[in-house]
Amino acid sequence: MKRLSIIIPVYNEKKTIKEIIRRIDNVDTGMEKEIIVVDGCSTDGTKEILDNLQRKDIKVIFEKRRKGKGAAIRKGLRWATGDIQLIQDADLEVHPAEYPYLLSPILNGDKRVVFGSRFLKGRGKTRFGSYVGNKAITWAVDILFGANLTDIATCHKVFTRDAIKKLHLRSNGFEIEAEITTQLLKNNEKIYEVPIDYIPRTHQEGKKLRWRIGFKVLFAIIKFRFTR
Ligand SMILES: Nc1nc2c(ncn2[C@@H]2O[C@H](COP(=O)(O)OP(=O)(O)OP(=O)(O)O)[C@@H](O)[C@H]2O)c(=O)[nH]1
Ligand SMILES: [Mg+2]
Repeated sequence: MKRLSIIIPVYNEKKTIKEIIRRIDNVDTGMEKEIIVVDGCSTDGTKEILDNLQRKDIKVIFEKRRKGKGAAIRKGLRWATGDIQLIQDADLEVHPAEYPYLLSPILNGDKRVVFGSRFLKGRGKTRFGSYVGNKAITWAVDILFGANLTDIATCHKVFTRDAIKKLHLRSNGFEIEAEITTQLLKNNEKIYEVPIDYIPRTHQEGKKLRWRIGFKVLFAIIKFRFTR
């Protein structure tokens, strides 16, 4: 049986971490699942919840200090052994019920990389400002890398082990999403997009991304274009 690695970066998500794992457990992908949680030194009680998760199919990595989502994803990828590997945020913005749909182009076709796009069918429930920011960084990638993507910052990214292991990722922060996308494009990987549902949360509900980060990501994209 093939194995699916699910990498979950977590920082202060005590309200949703158990629910996201429950949702992952409930989805049948026809694959064995390996869950890798990387905790960035949570201070809200998430750590204690993770401490009590004694399961063979879940590996929990506790970082000594918070280094950012990118550092957590890179750490998770280092431990992942699955034939197919995907990233899942610990909030409830995107649903694990979409896995069969995201995996199908790889399992039943010849694709190696699938992104779940929040914007393939328009803006959906995304707030206008956030939509514009996401569009701007996606256009930057499309223009600078000759791509035709609609959502580079989606957290629902799925890869064959071969495609993801070839990357040399260095980002520590949210710019990891752009780094993954641009390195895949540089490696001539075809990124296949499927539409996904997205229920955005507010900063009160725990959202950590601020609009300023959009500029940081934009500069990162330009840097990724002109450096190796
Ligand atoms: N380990 C670790 N995880 C983090 C860190 N920052 C954010 N995360 C996790 O990364 C995931 C994404 O963070 P969010 O704040 O939801 O940001 P986002 O989903 O990329 O952005 P929006 O969808 O626009 O809210 C969540 O599961 C967070 O808990 C960090 O510094 N360390
Ligand atoms: Mg989120």
